[in-house]
Amino acid sequence: MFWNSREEEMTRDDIEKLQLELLVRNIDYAYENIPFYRDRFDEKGIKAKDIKSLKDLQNIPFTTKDDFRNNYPFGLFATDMKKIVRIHASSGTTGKPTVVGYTKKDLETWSNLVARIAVAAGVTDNDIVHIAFGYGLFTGGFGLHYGLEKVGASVVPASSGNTKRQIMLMQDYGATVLVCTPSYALHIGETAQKLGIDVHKDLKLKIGLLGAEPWSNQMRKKIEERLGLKAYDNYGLSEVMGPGVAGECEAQDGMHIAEDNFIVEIINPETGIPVEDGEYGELVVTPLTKEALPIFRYRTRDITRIKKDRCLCGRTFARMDKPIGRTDDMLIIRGVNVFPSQIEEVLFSIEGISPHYQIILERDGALDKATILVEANANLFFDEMKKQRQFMDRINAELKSALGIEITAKLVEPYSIERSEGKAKRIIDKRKF
Ligand code: DLL
Repeated sequence: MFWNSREEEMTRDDIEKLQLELLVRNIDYAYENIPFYRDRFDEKGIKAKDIKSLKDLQNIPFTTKDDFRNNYPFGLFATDMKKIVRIHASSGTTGKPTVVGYTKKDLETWSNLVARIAVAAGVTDNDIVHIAFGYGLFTGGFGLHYGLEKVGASVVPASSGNTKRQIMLMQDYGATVLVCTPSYALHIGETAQKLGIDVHKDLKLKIGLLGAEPWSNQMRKKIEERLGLKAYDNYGLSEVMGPGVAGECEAQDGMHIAEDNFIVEIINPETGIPVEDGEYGELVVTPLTKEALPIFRYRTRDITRIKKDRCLCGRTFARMDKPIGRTDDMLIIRGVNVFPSQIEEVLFSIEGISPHYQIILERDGALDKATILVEANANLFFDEMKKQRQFMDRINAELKSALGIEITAKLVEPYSIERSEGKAKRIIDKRKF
């Protein structure tokens, strides 16, 4: 099903023509309205009239989170505050949050793009949608909310927290779609199980519209088993809009990127140079239709790759793979680069482990040391030492064979790892710098 097939089936030529036209327009618009970009463009001699092809985008410098911080809070806005009708912010772990603003037109664009990804995952106006994303400065709650109302679904704005109550509401209102982070979906499933709820009989969930954090396909399987639904991934980030940038269709072969609203590039994160088609690297996004915040070449720090071959669903927009992680979450253990999602893929494929883990980073002399805390399933031989040791040896051997490095896994009591109601905290960094 398509939200708007005229847009979603554009030819590659038409997509690129539209992107170039919007890019040129945006360069003029930003020059006129944002002093930060005027100075940047003057410094580099960038003029809209010199942009003749999409390749010329590469002459424009990247925009980074630091640029947002240095212009905190509203310095990158292209419109005066009178036209801004909504503000969101991304918390981040350090420093000031990144502040983003939306005009009425931006909110309209945003809800259309979210409607598009929801419909691609099979949501219709017959669905009852339970949104368990936090409503607040985070773009997840409100972003999904307006898009799903646009689809015509019955939206339940439950927000996050109080998991037992969430389950009661889903049961009583007959929710067919669950919207939240993958880690919270898993926690909801686990809590339902503890409450003795039969997800197939007592709940009516069909679709999980999950995103906002990296998650492996192994985790997808666990969520599907626990909640009795089909889980779809969607991606976005507040700096370029929020959710709605990309989402999976029913073919589930990557997330279709809204290329009529964003230009995406994949670069080598060290050199900044675009990689060959289809290779992994850092995703860089240029929004094309934002009125309040028309930024250029935003470095997302997310590592993924892009496919442009035709998808079974008929949509022509390129697809991005599930991001394997963020450059800032990459662990370097004895010289080998590892992302938490690679560790997750191994752990979740082992029978007997509950799908919750945490990585503790410590300094061992000059080297980084990682210990992975894993939970055994509640029914697993917790009192038999010998079996426990064999089990841990197996986990460590599987990690070594998949990742090529020795990482120590440590078994912890069932339910002892903190459950997340939003984005999961996978890494506890105890290193002192
Ligand atoms: O997380 C927007 C969002 C809300 C997307 C709801 C999907 C659903 P931020 O809080 O600014 O925005 O965080 C953006 O989250 O750069 C990625 O690192 C990560 N991220 C978002 N979606 C995915 C995903 C929202 N599907 C940051 N897979 C991004 C992996 C994701 N990582």
